[in-house]
Amino acid sequence: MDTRTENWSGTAVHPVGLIIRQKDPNNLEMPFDQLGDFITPAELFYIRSHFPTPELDPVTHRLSIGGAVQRELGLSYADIRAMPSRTCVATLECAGNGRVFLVPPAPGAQWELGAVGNAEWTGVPLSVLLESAGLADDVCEIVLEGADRGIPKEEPKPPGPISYVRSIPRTKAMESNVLIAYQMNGRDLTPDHGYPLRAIVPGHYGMASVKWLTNVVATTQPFQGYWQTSDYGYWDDSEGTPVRRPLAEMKLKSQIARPRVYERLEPDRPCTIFGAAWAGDTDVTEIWISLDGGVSWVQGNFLDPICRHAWRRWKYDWITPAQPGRYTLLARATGADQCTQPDGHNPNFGSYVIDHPLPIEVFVAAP
Ligand SMILES: Nc1nc2c(c(=O)[nH]1)N[C@H]1C(S)=C(S)[C@@H](COP(=O)(O)O)O[C@H]1N2
Ligand SMILES: [Mo]
Repeated sequence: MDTRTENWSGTAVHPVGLIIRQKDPNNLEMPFDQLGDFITPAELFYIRSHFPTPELDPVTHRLSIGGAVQRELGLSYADIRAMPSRTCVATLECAGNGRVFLVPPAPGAQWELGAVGNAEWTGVPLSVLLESAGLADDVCEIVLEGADRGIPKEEPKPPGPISYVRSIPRTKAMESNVLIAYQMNGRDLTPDHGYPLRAIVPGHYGMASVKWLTNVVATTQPFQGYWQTSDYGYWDDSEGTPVRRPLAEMKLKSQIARPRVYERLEPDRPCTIFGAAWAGDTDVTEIWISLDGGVSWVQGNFLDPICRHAWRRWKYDWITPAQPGRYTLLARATGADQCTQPDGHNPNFGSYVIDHPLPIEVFVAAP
């Protein structure tokens, strides 16, 4: 399905557009029923920003690599563009995607299904820069800082304005597909997606892929900043004691794109159920669909091959029931490690990690 058209400036635009969850700063989601190609067009890719989009000049923009390194580096945007590049496809999902499905309602942006997308990212592997800077032996994390600043909305608020900063473990930072990216789907990043430079951390929830990247700092202690502890954290269990940990890998998840919630379908007619499934640190190997609210399950077919960190679209050719009524559709993925999606939301994740099968209710009724 290609619904793109050319606008007056000759740039491909998607006529469908995004749904506003918050106007300022920009928080917009894709209408997930518009899922089409394997690659999500940039115009349809969700935008999740905590602070207003900074205006950065690529001529003066610099990226510094410092902290516990042998040689500090200061690179211009042009320096980075001149280095050998790498391209990879990765699905980014906001950790709060699907929050609107939580009962009782959870605070935060009321994302439906569209705070997820799959794009092709081009840039320089972070590992190349870290190798040329020379990491000290005892470095455990790499801290990524963006140019955007402000006061967060969620309590407890820090005493003054802060920037957006997240860390990733050293071993993750050294993976060859973790990029300092400057292109999305073969075009320069748009301002909302992090122009001129952003991190792409495939397999982690979107919060790790820091936009408007300015500083990379190697640390010998786990980073304890606001976005690592207060926000984007969860309660883990350490021998009976709840301990706070930062969110990291995306959980295995699948979503139904079509039919839509409360769509009316004609009885005894072919209807293709269509969606996508993804995972953080495993491959999605099976997709199961329920047409009766989870009582029984049938297997669907994948439209895309396995490609680590990229979603797989899937479909199931359904014949709608002859019996009119309300039907609840569910999708549940299985991973290569034999794990599957949980029955319900784990409250230890608070308003994040909504990875259980999300009910899509449809009506079968004669025209
Ligand atoms: N500098 C900066 N980077 C950021 C954010 C932000 O607010 N500031 N939001 C993060 C979150 S929560 C997500 S889900 C992704 C979203 O990336 P996108 O807006 O390109 O879809 O960016 C991440 N990187
Ligand atoms: Mo996010």
